[in-house]
Amino acid sequence: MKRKLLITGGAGFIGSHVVRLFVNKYPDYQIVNLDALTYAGNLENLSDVKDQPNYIFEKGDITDEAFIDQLFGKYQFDGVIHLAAESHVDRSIMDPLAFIKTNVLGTAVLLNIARKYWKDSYDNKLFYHVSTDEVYGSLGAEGFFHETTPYDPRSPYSASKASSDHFVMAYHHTYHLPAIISNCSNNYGSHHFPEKLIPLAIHNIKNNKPVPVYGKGENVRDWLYVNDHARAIDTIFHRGRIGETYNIGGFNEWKNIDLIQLLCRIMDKKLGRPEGTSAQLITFVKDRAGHDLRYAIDATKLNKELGWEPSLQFEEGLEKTVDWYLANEEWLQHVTSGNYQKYYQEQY
Ligand code: NAD
Ligand code: TDX
Repeated sequence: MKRKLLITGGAGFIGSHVVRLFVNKYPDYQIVNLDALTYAGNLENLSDVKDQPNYIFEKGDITDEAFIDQLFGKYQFDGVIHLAAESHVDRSIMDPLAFIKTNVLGTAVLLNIARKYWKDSYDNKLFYHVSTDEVYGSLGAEGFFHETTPYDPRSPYSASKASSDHFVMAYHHTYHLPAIISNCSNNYGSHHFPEKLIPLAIHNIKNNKPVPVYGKGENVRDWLYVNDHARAIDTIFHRGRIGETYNIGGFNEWKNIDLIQLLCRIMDKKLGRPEGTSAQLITFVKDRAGHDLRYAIDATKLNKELGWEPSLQFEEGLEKTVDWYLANEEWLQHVTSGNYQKYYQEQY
């Protein structure tokens, strides 16, 4: 079936990988990437697909109701993959309202306009909402987040994502809007903005700057290669059951300090530095306020129902990621100039 797809946030980290996968894999689909190009959105992320005939870029804000209405009128979408969001926990601590606006109001605007255009027939329509494992809160040493785990968001970011998830399911239950949500663990890979732990550490190690580790580095995250997240979204978009939630994760838990030490070893090797050089840059800094201790996703449902599994081991993915950053100095220079410096001063 030919599809007319709206992908929001396609100029960001995960969105650009999703757009690339869909544009290359589905030449019959018309793919419209809607992005406001905030500090996190960067069309350089899509330079390899920008001239494909099935790809269109539209600059706009998901909170702008008139604009979203006009966009649905223009393209008559039958599917939405919604990734646009404010995504960084530390920024949500500095400025929660920006997160409420984009993540809650923006999602509600998209739902409302999708419903308006689709209400005569929901056949072959789908609103796919991309969310996070952070909505489930924080785990102790044991256990996993399951699809049935009660929501317990604890940062302004996760509260805004939890709220957006609730609106998606409210539209499904109240108006029968065909919707699916996936909740994924921490992603890593190319084109990741260097405010997040892994690309920030790569950037700082390369420039011989301190690598800030919050608290004692004992917090645990479950890391998944971004291309595997994009593959999961493709699988769920085409074969997932309407009204369901799917957890996505790599069964790949790392304490922050162990991850950073592994990254330091890879960087020493790639930069031809004596082993132990990069690790000297590790600097323990003030902990994040309300820092969730541990996230761990149980992705069994996605594996059993739809056969998806991660394709890469962590160390291999991390090496590929480091290779990309070392080969893309210009990209890093562009995104770390200007406002990034101001943010960095305020945060560290
Ligand atoms: P990102 O910050 O790299 O990209 C977000 C994109 O959304 C940017 O291109 C930005 O310009 C755009 N955007 C922001 N506000 C907008 C608005 N008002 N209107 C239109 N576009 C807007 O984020 P990411 O890490 O790629 O995350 C994408 C999605 O996946 C988010 O919904 C996030 O919550 C979710 N998610 C991320 C992770 C992760 O590890 N990064 C894990 C699970 C889920
Ligand atoms: O400088 C740092 N030092 C540090 O110790 C930064 C930026 C982070 N950290 C810690 C905090 C976390 O325990 O590293 C861990 C990872 O931090 P982030 O990369 O900021 O990711 P996290 O807060 O876990 O959230 C990410 O995963 C879930 C994404 O940013 C979210 O968008 C996604 O939903």
